[in-house]
Order: sequence, then structure tokens, then C-alpha cells
Amino acid sequence: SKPPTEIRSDSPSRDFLWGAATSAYQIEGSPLADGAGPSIWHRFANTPGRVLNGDTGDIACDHYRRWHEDVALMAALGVNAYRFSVAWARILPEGTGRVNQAGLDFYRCLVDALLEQGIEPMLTLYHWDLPEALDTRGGWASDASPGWFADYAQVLYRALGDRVRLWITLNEPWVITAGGYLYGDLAPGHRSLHETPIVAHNLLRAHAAALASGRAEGIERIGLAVNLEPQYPASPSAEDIGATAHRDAFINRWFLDPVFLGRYPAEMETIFGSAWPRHSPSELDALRAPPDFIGVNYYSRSVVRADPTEQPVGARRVRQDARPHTAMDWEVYPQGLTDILLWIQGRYGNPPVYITENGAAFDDPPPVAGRLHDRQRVAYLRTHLRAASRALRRGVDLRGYFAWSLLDNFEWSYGYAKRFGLVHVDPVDRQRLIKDSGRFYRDAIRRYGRGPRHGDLSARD
Ligand code: GBH
Repeated sequence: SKPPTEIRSDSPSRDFLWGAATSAYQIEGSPLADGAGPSIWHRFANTPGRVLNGDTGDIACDHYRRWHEDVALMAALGVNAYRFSVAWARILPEGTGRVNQAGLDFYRCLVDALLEQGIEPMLTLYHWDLPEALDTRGGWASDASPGWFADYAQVLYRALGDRVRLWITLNEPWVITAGGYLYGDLAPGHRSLHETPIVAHNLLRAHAAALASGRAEGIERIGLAVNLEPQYPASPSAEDIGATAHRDAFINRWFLDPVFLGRYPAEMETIFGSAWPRHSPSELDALRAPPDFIGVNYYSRSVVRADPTEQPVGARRVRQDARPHTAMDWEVYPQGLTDILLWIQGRYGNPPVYITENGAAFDDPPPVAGRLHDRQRVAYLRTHLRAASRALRRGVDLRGYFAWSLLDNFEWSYGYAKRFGLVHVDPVDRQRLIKDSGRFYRDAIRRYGRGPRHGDLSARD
């Protein structure tokens, strides 16, 4: 195992990154402003019945107009990094072809303001908001989609490659695929067993193509962000252990095995049966596109029981009733973060890792006299930072931690009902207020300064 990370003040790029994360559709609002085209999320959210309470991202956190204030908030929190995503349809309103300069200007101003505050930008190219015009042309199910994505990526590499050093191709290809094309609870809302593996394959091709186009533009650090959820069997029975392996393949290995190992998990064929396409050796080889780092989005774990009625995986989650849960009904399980980081280290050869999302929704108490006491979120953050610290001490090449999220925002099909922010956003006037969790995070960052000393991230109580 490697020695613990040391503080190297001579080189800011070696600092441990302490950040907060957001995504475009969830915070920006003004989705059609300044020449932007509509996205699949704009259409989906504006279709009655798709999002709780009929909420949409039409205003969201109004970040598109208040971004300057939000950069000041980040400076007040003391973060040295910020992960955000670019809305593809602001850059290319039709998805391909004509570039909308006003869209590029928005993100260039944001990035410059961040750099001015000493905040390192981490730019995600795709966080679920495909241009509607491309959905009309088949979306991610189209064989042409990897090319569209690589062309879009190239526009951004050329426009911002001189000031953004950390890039992410896709956020959570599993969620894009399963939510958008299998379960249908996310845009574009399809439910098709046959389409699903085709979409996954195209996303993997898109990642590889954007990585290649980045290399051609001299971009050095390009990652892939995946949602990972360690799976533990509910019992030692052969059925439950088998079901756990299936869910592990489905959620954790479906995308990482191809990019690092050039193959799909063997379980995928069992899961999809006749819907699983055949891939030639050269097709699989083309998927091998190891990113420069893995972005880990960690929220919870699963305890798994075999259940043949639960298709296509034949497994279901067993709720751990005795354990604490968040407002999403996800179990609070910090050790799962340590476990999944150690799993990456062992399976994929200790690649550089950023925790690109970690956080929780809770039913916060209302703000009183300029304070919001979200003690459950403070506890969640504290215990998960400790869990990250345990992995660091065991040699995981962990380079940074990004809390999800900077702001209470548009939580996809839950609309504004679920709040993940370190900063409260008033639902009526969008006024911001730093929660106790934001104060806790600021103090934790201050305490550990520019790097985790002796491999220990955990804040003293
Ligand atoms: C992230 O995805 C998103 O990147 C972010 O935009 C979002 O706001 C944030 O999380 C909070 O939701 O119950 O067995 O079906 C979340 C990834 C994947 C985590 C599915 C929960 C539940 C698995 N999610 N997982 S299951």
C-alpha cells in the first residue's frame, strides 16, 4: 500500500480536493434562455404525471442567473473544488452542428469566477439532459449517439480545455440506462428490455469516443462517474449469494468491467436472456477505455434476497428496518463506502478515485433566525468522511471528496420534495442559507487544510 497523501503546497493540483457537486438541469433553471434547445428532461418534467407535484426545472435554483452568488457561497464554505455539469443543449441546441456561443459564454464565466476564488472546476459533460433533438433521432439507442457525444465533447475541450483540468464523460451510465430505458422513471421514460443493453453499449462507446477525442485535444484527466452500491447477501443460502452476484454485476460491474477489462460481466447474459446482444471480440475491445480516474457516487448499500418475480435481475433489496434511513428510504451505511473503495482498489488495480457524490436527503427542520439545524445530515457527513478516511489509510488512491449537493435542488422524479443541500434554497424566493451541515463541512475542510494529513480525513468530534 502507498504512503498517505502529503500536503504539497507547491503544487495545487496535488491537493486533496474538497468539493461540492451539482448538475445542470437540477440547479440552473432558464432551460431555454439565450438560444438553448430543449432537453429530454425539459420535456419529461413538463409532461404531467412524470414528476412529483408537477415540479419542473424551469426555475430550479435559478443558478443560471445567480451563479455569481453561488460561487461566493462556495468560497464561504471554503471548498477548493466544484463539480458541475454542462447542459449539452445550451452548447448545441440541435444536439449536433451549430454551436451556440452564449451557452459556452455562460460556462466560461462560471469557470473563470471559480478559478478566481481558487476553486478547481470538475466538469461533467453529461448528467442526463440529452438534447431533445437527439432523442428524436433515436437518443442513446441510436448507433450514431457515440459520435454525437464525441463531437459535443470536442467543442467543450476546445472552449474550456485551457482552464478546466478535471473532466468527466458520463454521470452514472447505469442510471441513464436503467432509469431512462428499463424502469422508465427518468427521462426519456422508456421501458424496454431490448433497448436497455443497446443503450448501455452505446454509452460505453460514447465514453470511449469522448476519451479519445479528449486525448486528441491534449486533455490529461478524464474520468467516468459511476453509482456504486456494495451488495451483501441477506443469508448465506446459495440462492441469496447467487442473487447478490447478479445485482453486483448489474449495478457495479456492468460499466466498469468493459472500460477496465474489455468485457461484460458473465452474469449480464443470464440477466437479459434473449435480449442480450452478441458482441464481437473487436467490439468488446473497443470498449476498453480506462479513465484517468473513477468518480464514485456513493449513497447506500443493498442487502439482497433472491426473488424470481423481480425481473430482470431475480433479486431484490431487503430493507434493514433496524437501521437508520434517509428521506429517500436509503439505508445509512458508511462502511459501504470503505468497502466499495477497497473493492475498486482490488478489482481494477488501484486507479485514482474521487468521491464525486456523497450525501443524503432528510426532512430538515425549517430555518429559524438564520440557522438550519440539519443534525442528521451532519452525522451522515461525519461518518462518511470517516469511512473515506479508513479507505485512504488502506492505500486507496483517493484524491478528493464532493458532497452531494451544494444546494437543495430538483431531485429528478421527486421534484423539490427531497433536499440534499449543504445550503438551503427557499422554495418561494430561492434565497440561500448555509445549513449546519455546510458549517460542519467548512470546519472539517479548515481542520484538514490542503490535504488529509496522515491519511486521516475524519473530523474530530
Ligand atoms: C445521483 O444518483 C445523481 O447523480 C444525482 O443527480 C441525484 O440528485 C443524487 O444521486 C440523489 O438521488 O433502490 O435498488 O433501485 C443516484 C443514484 C442509483 C442511488 C439507484 C440509489 C437505488 C438503487 N442512485 N440507487 S435501487
